[in-house]
Amino acid sequence: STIRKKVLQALFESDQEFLSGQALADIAGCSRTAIWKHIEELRKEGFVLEAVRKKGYRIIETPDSVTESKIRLGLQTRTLGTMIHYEESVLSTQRIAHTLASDGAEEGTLVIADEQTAGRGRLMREWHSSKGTGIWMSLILKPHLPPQKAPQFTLIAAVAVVQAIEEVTGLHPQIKWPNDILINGKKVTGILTELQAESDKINSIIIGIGMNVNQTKDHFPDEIQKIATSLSIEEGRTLSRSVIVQRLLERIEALYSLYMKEGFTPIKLLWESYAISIGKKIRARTINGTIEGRALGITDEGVLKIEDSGGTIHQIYSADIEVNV
Ligand code: BTX
Repeated sequence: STIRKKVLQALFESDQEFLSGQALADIAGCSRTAIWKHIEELRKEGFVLEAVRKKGYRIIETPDSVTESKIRLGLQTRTLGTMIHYEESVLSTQRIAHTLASDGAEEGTLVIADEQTAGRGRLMREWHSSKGTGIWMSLILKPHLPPQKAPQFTLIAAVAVVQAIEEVTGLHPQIKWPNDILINGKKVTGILTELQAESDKINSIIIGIGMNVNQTKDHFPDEIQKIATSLSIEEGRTLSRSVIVQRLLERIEALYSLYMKEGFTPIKLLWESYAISIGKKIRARTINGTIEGRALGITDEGVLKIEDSGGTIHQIYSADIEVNV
């Protein structure tokens, strides 16, 4: 709520100084009883607030949560995240975003959860999303574009993820076409782009991003322990998830606006500079069979080009890639 936002902002700006209930009420334009209720709500979210009689309140500690208040505080975007829909536990943020999008959610609406119990990757594969450890989010965009452009948004999101991770950590992730972000060869983030569209125009693009942040090895089930990693495992410290969400939304907004102004070329160049597979021998498993060859790059549509040993160039729209075969 806007009151909550004003209360938090004021408490943060006053830093170590106490702010009285009356002062907060004046700033937020509400009653002292309302302030008291908001303070209680913030405590439930994990903020540690000290209250001293005749002095007022101050913030001692902020939680590593991804609640609306936590993300909003310090978020520097214009449209992304104007609406933030947070839930503690959901089946999948992607499903909620689909429903909101059909109901007319505005561009930039963010759905985020502390835990997913039925998170999904491509082809309905499971996406492991343990409680309180990662960023499980779905972002709704509404570009005025034909549906064929939608796959480019996976690449926009991938570049944004790499840049956000580089901004917040000392790590240098790489992109494996089309939707995996790897660190030291292990998957740290997966991206799932879905669409609500008519034959000639996109209604909504729903970008699902699953980022492993504070997991230890034990958080991952056996079957993915060898292929998965988290930022914390790689960086050796725990990180603030809300700060990463903020940087990520800012990066997506900047790249999205660059893309709408100048088209896919600048995105493509950035993407290729982070890509792991370009120039390498790869194997691509598609639903129509397997193709082996050298990855040449991506087209202006974001389609992967592979040259096989006979010199034929294949365009791959969707596949799982193995590098260095
Ligand atoms: P994908 O199909 O490319 O990858 C899925 C595969 O990744 C799984 O089969 C498994 O091998 C592996 N995997 C599962 N969980 C993890 C994990 N936590 N870390 C690393 N590897 C894992 C990738 O699909 C797209 C994932 C998008 C997830 C987001 S989370 C928010 C939104 N909601 C939702 O249900 N999905 C998206």
